[in-house]
Amino acid sequence: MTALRVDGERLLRRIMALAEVGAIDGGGVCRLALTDADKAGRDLVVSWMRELGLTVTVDRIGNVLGARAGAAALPPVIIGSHIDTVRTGGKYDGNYGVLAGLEVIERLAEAGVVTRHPVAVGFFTNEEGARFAPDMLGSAVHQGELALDLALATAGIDGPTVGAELTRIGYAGETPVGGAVRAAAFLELHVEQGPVLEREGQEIGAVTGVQGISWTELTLHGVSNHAGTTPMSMRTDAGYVAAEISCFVRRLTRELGGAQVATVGHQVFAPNLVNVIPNRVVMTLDLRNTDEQILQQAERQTFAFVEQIAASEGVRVEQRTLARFAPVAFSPEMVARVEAAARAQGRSVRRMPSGAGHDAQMFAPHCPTGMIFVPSAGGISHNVREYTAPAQLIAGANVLLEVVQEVAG
Ligand code: HGY
Ligand code: MN
Ligand code: MN
Repeated sequence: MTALRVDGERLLRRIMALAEVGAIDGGGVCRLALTDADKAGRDLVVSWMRELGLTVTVDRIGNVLGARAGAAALPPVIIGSHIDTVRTGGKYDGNYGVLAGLEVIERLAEAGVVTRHPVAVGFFTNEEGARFAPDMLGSAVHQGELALDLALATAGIDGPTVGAELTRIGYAGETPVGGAVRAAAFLELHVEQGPVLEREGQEIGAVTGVQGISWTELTLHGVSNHAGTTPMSMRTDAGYVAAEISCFVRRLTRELGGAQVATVGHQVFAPNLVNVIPNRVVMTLDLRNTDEQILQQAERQTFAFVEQIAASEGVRVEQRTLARFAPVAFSPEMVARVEAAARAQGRSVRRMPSGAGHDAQMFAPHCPTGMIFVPSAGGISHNVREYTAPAQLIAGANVLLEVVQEVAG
């Protein structure tokens, strides 16, 4: 039997068509979770699922699965990712994996291949976590890692709750969550979003796992005062404390070295005026490490510093955890399958951890889970300039097709 290959043109056409939805200057996409743009993207992908005759289900947290029947009534092999984006997103983060999953199913159907297990393609709600924290919210609820009612009650950075927005865009589904659907296996194809594959000239990444993620929101309360008349010894400057914290976490990454990363991506001053000492700053800390023990050490050192520097300035601190996921390892059997499929197709491949969070990490504790990476030009992502060449996108989809056929039987 000649090895099946995806229809690359069709895959690329769908990627470009979906990228038109919520398109922003510079070739990027803005489809924050559960916004009208996200709804439009969802509607388009669901229309493609229906065109293929897939059985489409929408669950209580708005995850959407399109399933093709298998020869036996067995648990499905799920190919999943997300189609929500950050505010300055690229065409490929998440979208590529969902559309490659759709292409794999269409290719199997065209070729008349009947797999033993049903094969489903899905997109999960609010993977990015940019509007609602935590990230991977939909897949976490789907697999019982996060309680449904807590997720539905979560307010976004702009106010409305997940539940209200799901109802507003018509994706408050009925299908149960919380582990009601256990997959036979979960596969996710994704752009690397980092520089490793390109730098090493590798075509495929056999992803070994996802690093631990720690997101914290700090609200620093100072005293607003006159920028000109207030002596430095009499200031309670929330802005100064925020600046010290940003510099501390950067220094900490140098001290810890290794995989430790730290990002202050969000910082809002009040009253945010040139001549008023800030009385309030809301800021976020994103700390990540492949090693759970070192990540906990980074958290301990950071929170101790926050307490010390705030006390020295008389600033009161409120601290709220937005997301906390321990590192996850994918099943060695699936990593080996990805590696072997890439090699069988003549692709160079290397094993590597994922720096970014992914829906796959929510499935990994519950079923054999694997991820496939393709290179990101310049290692750029969460940026409108995100790019992966068509040949690389097609190569990744063909590896996915091979692994799905093996796992689905
Ligand atoms: O933050 C992340 O790693 C992912 O993009 N949600
Ligand atoms: Mn992603
Ligand atoms: Mn992302």
